[in-house]
Amino acid sequence: MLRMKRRDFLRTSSLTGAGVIAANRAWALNRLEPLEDTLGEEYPYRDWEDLYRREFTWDKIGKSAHCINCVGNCAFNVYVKDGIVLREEQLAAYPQIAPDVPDPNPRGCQKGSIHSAAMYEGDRLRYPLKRVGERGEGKWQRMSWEEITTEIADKIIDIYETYGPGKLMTHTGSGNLSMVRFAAPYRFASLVGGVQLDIFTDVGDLNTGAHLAYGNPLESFTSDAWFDADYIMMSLFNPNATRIPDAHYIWEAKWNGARVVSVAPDYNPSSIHADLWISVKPGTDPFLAMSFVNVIIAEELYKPGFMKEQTDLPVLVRADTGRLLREADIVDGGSDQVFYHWDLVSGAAVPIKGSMGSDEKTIALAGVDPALEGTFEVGGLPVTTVFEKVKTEAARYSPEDTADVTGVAPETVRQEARAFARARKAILMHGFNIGRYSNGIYTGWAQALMLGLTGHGGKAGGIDTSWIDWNHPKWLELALFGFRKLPRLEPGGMGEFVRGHMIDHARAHYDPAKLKERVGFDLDELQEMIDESVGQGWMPYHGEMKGLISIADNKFRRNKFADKYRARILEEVSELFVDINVRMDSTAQWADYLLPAASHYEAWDLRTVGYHRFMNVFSKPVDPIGEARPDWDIMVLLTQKIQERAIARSITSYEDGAVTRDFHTIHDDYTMGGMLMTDYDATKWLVDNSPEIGGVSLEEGAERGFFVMTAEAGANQPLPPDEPYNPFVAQTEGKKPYDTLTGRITFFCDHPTFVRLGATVPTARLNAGPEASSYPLSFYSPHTRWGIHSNWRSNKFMMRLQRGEPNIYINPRLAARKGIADGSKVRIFNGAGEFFAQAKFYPSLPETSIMMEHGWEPHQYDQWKPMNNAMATLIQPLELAGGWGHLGFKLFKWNANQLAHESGVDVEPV
Ligand SMILES: Nc1nc2c(c(=O)[nH]1)N[C@H]1C(S)=C(S)[C@@H](COP(=O)(O)OP(=O)(O)OC[C@H]3O[C@@H](n4cnc5c(=O)[nH]c(N)nc54)[C@H](O)[C@@H]3O)O[C@H]1N2
Ligand SMILES: Nc1nc2c(c(=O)[nH]1)N[C@H]1C(S)=C(S)[C@@H](COP(=O)(O)OP(=O)(O)OC[C@H]3O[C@@H](n4cnc5c(=O)[nH]c(N)nc54)[C@H](O)[C@@H]3O)O[C@H]1N2
Ligand code: SF4
Ligand SMILES: [Mo]
Repeated sequence: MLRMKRRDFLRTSSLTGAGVIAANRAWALNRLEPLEDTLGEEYPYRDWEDLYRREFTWDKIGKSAHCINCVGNCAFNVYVKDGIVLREEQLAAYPQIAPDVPDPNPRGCQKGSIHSAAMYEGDRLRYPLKRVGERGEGKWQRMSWEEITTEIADKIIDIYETYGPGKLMTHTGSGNLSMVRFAAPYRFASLVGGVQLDIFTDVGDLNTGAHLAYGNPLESFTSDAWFDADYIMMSLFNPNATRIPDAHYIWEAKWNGARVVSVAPDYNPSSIHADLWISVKPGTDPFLAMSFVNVIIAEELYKPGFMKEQTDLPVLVRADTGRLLREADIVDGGSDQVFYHWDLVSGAAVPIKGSMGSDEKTIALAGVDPALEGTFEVGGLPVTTVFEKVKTEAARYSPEDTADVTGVAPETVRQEARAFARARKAILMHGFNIGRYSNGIYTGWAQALMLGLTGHGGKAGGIDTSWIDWNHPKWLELALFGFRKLPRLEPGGMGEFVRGHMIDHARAHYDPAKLKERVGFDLDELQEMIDESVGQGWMPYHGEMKGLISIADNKFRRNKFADKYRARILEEVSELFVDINVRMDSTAQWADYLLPAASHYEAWDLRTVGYHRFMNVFSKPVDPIGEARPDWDIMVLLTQKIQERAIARSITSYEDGAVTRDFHTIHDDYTMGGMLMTDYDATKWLVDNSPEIGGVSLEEGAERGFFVMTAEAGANQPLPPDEPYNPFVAQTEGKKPYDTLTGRITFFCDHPTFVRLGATVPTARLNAGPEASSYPLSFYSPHTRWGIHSNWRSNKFMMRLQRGEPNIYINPRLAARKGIADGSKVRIFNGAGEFFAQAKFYPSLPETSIMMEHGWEPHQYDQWKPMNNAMATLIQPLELAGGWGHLGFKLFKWNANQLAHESGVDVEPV
């Protein structure tokens, strides 16, 4: 063989292949003649090629995106033949909005591109199912839609009859982020008064530091607005894996001259392309941010003009009480939402405009020159400025003082602080990961201070929170009756923590004294602050439930202390557990009733969640598989049965606090008197009535695949048609007040919880970390490139790109110390629980950390023990603050996150 020519070898080996295929036929190998010219005239049989040609034929091309929680929002062509989806391809037809801004094409990722295979896999739910064995036993019986929804309707009514309103949770998770799919269960929950947790905090994605500073964590950049930045710092963010269709704007900005810095403990897939990787120790970002603040102040790199107008830094603070100087302090009957500047022009205190208590809705200074520094006397009271307080605090965090904690060299901090401060447009990008650290609020707040000091706001930069809250008034009407009727909303992280009795499990993991030393409170104090928050009405909590309707939510995979949490919830929802899902996920497995939903390509819908200006259209390229139905239609049927059964059982309505829950008209109310009977009706209603779509018809949109949203889509300010969207331009250019207590970017908070925890100005705290327990390794779980959470995790194409089973990442030196080989099985454990996984060597991880991508389904693990078994958690009490200006329960904007990275673990070979 060695003496054969390469060409001869290839010919022989392909013959061998043909021989294997032909072996069980009556052919003899010697009848196959080698061909010299496979494309030539004499080639005898070419009909087989038609198979491949026909692969590229189809009956129709539909349009779709993916409705799950990936923030990509990419339009796809969906190729259909004989009612089956053959494949999908990126549409790549978005217009370039301006000649000097790169276009957004092509959008997509490998997950979206294999859904045509995944949608027909064995875990798809095809029929309505009722449990016949014990919960979780896996024994099911098929039922008709009529029967199953009638049975569920009766059980819902039973719960109301026996226990009254407020005992049914109808929670929609984050698997449903398209407009109609998302509106359906919210509309249902609004009508029945079901409990709905805030999904942002339920999953741990809320950027509470951004809300604290700016009064709106969802006012951010379209990704194309990254392109003209000249300084980008990514913290807790890995866009190359988790913002696949948008990441190119970062690297194009780099090409365009931007300096790109990645702050991460591991050399992650985005760090490798950055100009600088700052390898911070896990959980120490607030110290790093405060060291930047320290340098900016010490080297006077700040911009007084911006500070005076846009921030509360010149607002007066009482030197005696340490509280903001309020009108009520110096004027009888004065407001507690009116504050003061010390005006250098008149040499006197003047009330500021634009605060929540001010009648003037502007922050324009109009002749006032507020002092940033100094001490003064107002009405006999000694006062100083917020900036003075900030300076005192920042002085404690010099780069030299913080270097031990962060592991970052002082010179690196000084160099970057200067480059950042001098940049024209600086963007501090936060991954959603910021919300999953107990000190994420400190990181966000301190980074906002870096920006506030250096004048990076509006078109000159800001925080990128990966989400824009577009203005969709008709969608709010559909989902929440324009806020006239609401579900029983509840803070996500806090709701899960309390209902899941997680504090008991936390006690088994944390050492109280060490915890207090790290985060500033122990678990008893945390309980006290939770009770205070609920007692004061700062955060709502609705108590024990009797029934649960769970929609597009994989709660038993997602929640921490996983197995204990599941046992607790199943015990609580003793009367009813319905799961509405496209797949037999780890939550569906435990339900009493399973209602199969139509997935991405099987229903009409629209989507804008993401950060571009395009509203993608789902044109229902194929019918739902099996007997699955669109989420909207499932709720249509369920309300129909509730109405029928209520009337048959002579029930009209339930008084529920200030509102009435009308069960005898619930179907008519849900469908707007029979107008919105299908997913198509609801989609069309949105398109026909939404100003931000600009009068284009659904037919045109479905043909094109997307709508380009008009100026009305901007919630804070109009969306410019030919420019990227930058946040808070209405404030920087139009002098509109921020939605904060003082009307300005906020760096002082005298809420009692902030006072109690010593956090009245931006400062630094540690997270719990391994040091708060007796388990030595830090443990964090970023998001995977090969799935969107649990979606597509078991798809064969995705599995082939990785190790094919749950794996942890471990530094080879740590592995060597522990006697662990690459590819071997290990046990990860702590005071919360344990799980088993394959070890994958990963030299770019600190030796003191274990990393594992989140999202594997529990049933993919040995003994079905999931990673979240070994995730201990707590909540951040600052995020429970209320009754203080912009702090108070606000859906998707302010309440406490569920935290993911507060555990210590240990690892051993198995
Ligand atoms: N492919 C894919 N894309 C997704 C998702 C998915 O599951 N798969 N999920 C979507 C959703 S809902 C979310 S929330 C996002 C999540 O995606 P991201 O917002 O990017 O957040 P993570 O992946 O959790 O973590 C990002 C990085 O944080 C770094 N990190 C960890 N600890 C620290 C720390 O202490 N300090 C610093 N500075 N960095 C740290 C790690 O390098 C990690 O890679 O992704 C979205 N996009
Ligand atoms: N340890 C750890 N835990 C984490 C995280 C972490 O980083 N570490 N990250 C957290 C974060 S940021 C997030 S966002 C969560 C996400 O975690 P989950 O809330 O578990 O999210 P998914 O896996 O997307 O689950 C959504 C479910 O919706 C279903 N679904 C999809 N499409 C449809 C549809 O059209 N209709 C219906 N009815 N159902 C549908 C899918 O089957 C899927 O199982 O996990 C959180 N948990
Ligand atoms: S899964 Fe998300 S990022 Fe991937 S193609 Fe679909 S919409 Fe785009
Ligand atoms: Mo998330």
